[in-house]
Amino acid sequence: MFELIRNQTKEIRKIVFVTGAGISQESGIPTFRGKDGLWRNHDPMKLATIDAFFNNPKLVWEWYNERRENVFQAQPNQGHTAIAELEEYAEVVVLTQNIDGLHQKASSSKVLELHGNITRIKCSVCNFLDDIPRRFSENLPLCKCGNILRPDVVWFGESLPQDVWKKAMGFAGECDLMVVVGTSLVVSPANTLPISAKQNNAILIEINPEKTEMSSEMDLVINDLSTSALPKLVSLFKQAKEKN
Ligand code: BV8
Repeated sequence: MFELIRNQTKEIRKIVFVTGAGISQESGIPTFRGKDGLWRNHDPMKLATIDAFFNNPKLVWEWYNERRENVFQAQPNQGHTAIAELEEYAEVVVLTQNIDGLHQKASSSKVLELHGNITRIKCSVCNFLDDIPRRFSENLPLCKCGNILRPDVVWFGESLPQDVWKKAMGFAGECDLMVVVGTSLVVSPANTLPISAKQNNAILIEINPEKTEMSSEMDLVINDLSTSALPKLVSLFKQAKEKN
């Protein structure tokens, strides 16, 4: 499956993963655009935007509370744990679009959350930031400053956290291998990361059961599930290390 890099594992020192909802699908968290997609019965532009929040904060909080309950139940799958295990054989950085915290739960040590985290809460005005308690007592949580609290996620039309985005671009621009897993690469600017890696001569591998808009840019496309393909990638590096 990974013939392309079989003889290059020694030269591949820095690996960057760009992950999306697909890597958490087998942990029971619905993707956005799949057949079980979150957005099948919700319009993202009606829910994951700042306007939607201020027009109907109760609806938006209900949607996030429902999704957060699901995230609290979810466990990392073999795809998440394989990425964490790969840290034994190379420098690994995970640039995730997911807001479920499953890479950290799988013990990946370097994770940049490009779109925030659903289990964190922040004030819509002051700089209050905290973890969300398991359950909310009231429907609309208010900050001590009196303003409404919101999930600490990046909504459409909002810029990504500048420090996070800058670091992510840096890692993408200096890696030897970028593995794009479980993302349709529809959302920008996250979908520009593979382009930065390619411009810096990284090897690009895509792991996705379906083709994406950028499959033709990849050096290797593996049409497989992340839980099946990622453990195979780890064993390739493991065998190479044992051989030396
Ligand atoms: C920005 C957090 C500058 C919230 C998310 C018009 C109007 C307004 C904006 C725009 C516009 N046109 C373009 C834009 C920019 C916009 C954008 O890209 N829109 C898209 C819809 C066209 N981007 C932004 O607004 C970003 N900010 O650009 O700032 C700016 C400032 C002001 C004005 C304009 C621009 C902010 C984007 C962040 C949005 N927040 N999430 C929440 O989650 O509630 S995005 C959200 O959707 C996710 O975080 C993720 O990024 C994205 C979903 O994508 P995927 O993860 O790829 O999931 P998807 O379901 O699509 O695909 C899953 C894949 O997995 C599939 O390919 C499937 O085949 C595969 N799969 C399934 N199972 C498996 C699998 N693969 C492997 N194994 C499996 N088992």
